[in-house]
Amino acid sequence: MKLKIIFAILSMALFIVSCNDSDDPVAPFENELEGLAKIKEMSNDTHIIELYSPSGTLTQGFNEVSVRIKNKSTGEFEKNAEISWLPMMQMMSMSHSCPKSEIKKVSANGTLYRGYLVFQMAQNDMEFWNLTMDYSINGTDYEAVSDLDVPVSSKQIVTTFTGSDNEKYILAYAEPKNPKVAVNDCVIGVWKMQDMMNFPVVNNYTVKIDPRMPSMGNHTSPNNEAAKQSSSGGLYYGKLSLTMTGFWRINLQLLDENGNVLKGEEVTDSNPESSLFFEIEF
Ligand SMILES: [Cu+2]
Repeated sequence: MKLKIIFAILSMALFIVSCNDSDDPVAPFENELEGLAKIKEMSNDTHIIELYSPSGTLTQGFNEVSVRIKNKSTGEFEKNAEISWLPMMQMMSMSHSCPKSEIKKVSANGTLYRGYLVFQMAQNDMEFWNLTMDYSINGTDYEAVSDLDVPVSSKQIVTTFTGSDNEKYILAYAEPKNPKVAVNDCVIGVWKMQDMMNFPVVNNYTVKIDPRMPSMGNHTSPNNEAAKQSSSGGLYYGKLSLTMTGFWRINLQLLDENGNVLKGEEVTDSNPESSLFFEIEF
């Protein structure tokens, strides 16, 4: 009798273990949408193109955008697409594009593609952004076009200006998305406005960072580090030290490869702020 009970318990335990076993191995890319929310769907005759971001929205400024392409006839997500994208702002008197990255596969076996778009302007009643996706799958070309909703950002997280070298630049705040009271890893993008369609990444510059709290005697914080590129064509990485929650004005200076200041001033007792800056509040 006792033996039977022990056996029953043992087999139950085995059953539970084996149940857990079969539940555990998650399909490797089942979670590729984790932390993402759908912005919208675009569609053409053959595909539904899903756009995702961490917040499920786009904003004026830096946007990391993820994409899936669903085949309408098979219901499967395309894994072998070569994608290029073109964001355009249709303004009253002209149209123009914005800084953007290439859009590439996140992982070889997954279905997600990712890149960034930097909207230097927000939409308004008369002017709006749209996105053209050109992609090819096994040698066949496809296209989809859709309007995008790009509302104005309440804080300055992107700025367009002319440097002392007479070149036009765009600077955008990418990270931290969720700032903490800590020394945050900070990511900034620097692009040149070559013309209305081309915004190449600027290489080998430096972005000096001086965060200040204007409401508290304009105090700064220790251990900030200027943002630099880790690779050509990439974003700029620095350290942003935030010693308390609240509103911070991140005063910036943009330096070229020779250390010449192209835009922005040092914050001193007599000069409370730089003309080049971002704003955050958390
Ligand atoms: Cu515009």
